[in-house]
Amino acid sequence: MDRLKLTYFDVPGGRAEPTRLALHIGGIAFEDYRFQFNEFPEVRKNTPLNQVPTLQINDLQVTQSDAIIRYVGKLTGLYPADHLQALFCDEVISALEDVNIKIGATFGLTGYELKNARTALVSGPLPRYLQWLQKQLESHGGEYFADNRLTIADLKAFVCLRGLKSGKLDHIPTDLLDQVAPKLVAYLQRIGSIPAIAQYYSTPGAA
Ligand SMILES: N[C@@H](CCC(=O)N[C@@H](CS)C(=O)NCC(=O)O)C(=O)O
Repeated sequence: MDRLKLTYFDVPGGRAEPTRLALHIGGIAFEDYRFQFNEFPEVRKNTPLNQVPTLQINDLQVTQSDAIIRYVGKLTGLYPADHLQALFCDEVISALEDVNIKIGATFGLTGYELKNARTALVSGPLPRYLQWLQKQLESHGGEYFADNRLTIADLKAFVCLRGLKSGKLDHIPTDLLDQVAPKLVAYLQRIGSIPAIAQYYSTPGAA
């Protein structure tokens, strides 16, 4: 069995969280190396692109959260074997990464700059992505984004939507989903109540 080490901030969200969930659900042992924000300058020195997350597989270190979650999805059976279902899964993953990038661009801003940037997202791009996600969910059976079962697309969607609804992102109203894509609210609750996921967030340090 390969030794896996996932390196990321000690937060219950972001770009490594879907991989943490997938490994947990799949029962694959890994080192969940979490560090504090003030440690990032040191940690990034040891990463290929000065970014996190990274996954170490024995002595090999790889980057890129979507490549990592796809790899782990294959290890855990959470990635579709069917090519078209894999396309639906990847499509959602890439759209969610667009959202991550848009929100990520506002980190580090403060005051009016932060307010203006986040308000601009709420008044255009975020509703567009959320409505599209709702449409994808409905057109793929209403329960999951691909393959009529839990896949890594659902894990990435769960983490992203949970973050948007958390109230931790200033100027992003916690009822944004309810207003523009209410079916995603029910979806979020349903995915969050899957026993392995609910159990994961009930463990100290994970939530
Ligand atoms: N495309 C990369 C983006 C990674 C990324 O931007 N990570 C952030 C933290 S969530 C980071 O390390 N930012 C520092 C930087 O890019 O300089 C991925 O998906 O892994």
